[in-house]
Amino acid sequence: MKIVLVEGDITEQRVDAIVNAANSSLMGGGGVDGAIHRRGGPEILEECRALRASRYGRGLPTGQAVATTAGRLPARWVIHTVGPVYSRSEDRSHLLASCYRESLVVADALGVGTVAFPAISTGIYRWPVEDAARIAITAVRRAAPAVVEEVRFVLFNTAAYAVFDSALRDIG
Ligand code: AR6
Repeated sequence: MKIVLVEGDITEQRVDAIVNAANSSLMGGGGVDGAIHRRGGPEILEECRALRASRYGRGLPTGQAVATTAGRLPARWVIHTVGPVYSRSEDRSHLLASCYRESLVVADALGVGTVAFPAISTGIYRWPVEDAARIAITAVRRAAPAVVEEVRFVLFNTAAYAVFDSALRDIG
């Protein structure tokens, strides 16, 4: 499996699945989540509502992942995952790593070849990007999915791209 970095907007990626940095409610929000629902259209929210009415009555727990349609986006699927809010007093790294691992489990189950991730938790949830990049790349490397052939990290600005690039060189 190869890891590719691009600077850009995840909603424009031509991949099989894009990952959404959602919240437990699955009812949308700001950041990547807002962009995905805005550009993907109402079908995504409809499926999220159905998930809340069935499997996830109490919401999607932090660190877990679930797929819906991608609506009008170029991708076929959106895999929603809930990153942890950054805390200086408590180490929540295992939950951030779990988002990447569980999203790849879902992607593998869908049988998809290409998956794009945003830098989960590094926006509204305030995770420092250097640390988040190291956790993300390590988790993806360790996951070694059976079906997924390409993991693409889509970084929203040049600074985040540079940080991920450096982490990828360090970790390999
Ligand atoms: N494409 C790629 N990356 C993006 C895009 C985009 N279109 N838009 C923002 N980013 P965030 P979080 C980057 O805040 O920190 C929502 O309200 C952004 O620069 O989207 O996990 C949810 O509903 C940052 O580096 O997600 C939750 O309540 C990264 O994506 C909460 O925010 C993640 O930023 C989740 O917070």
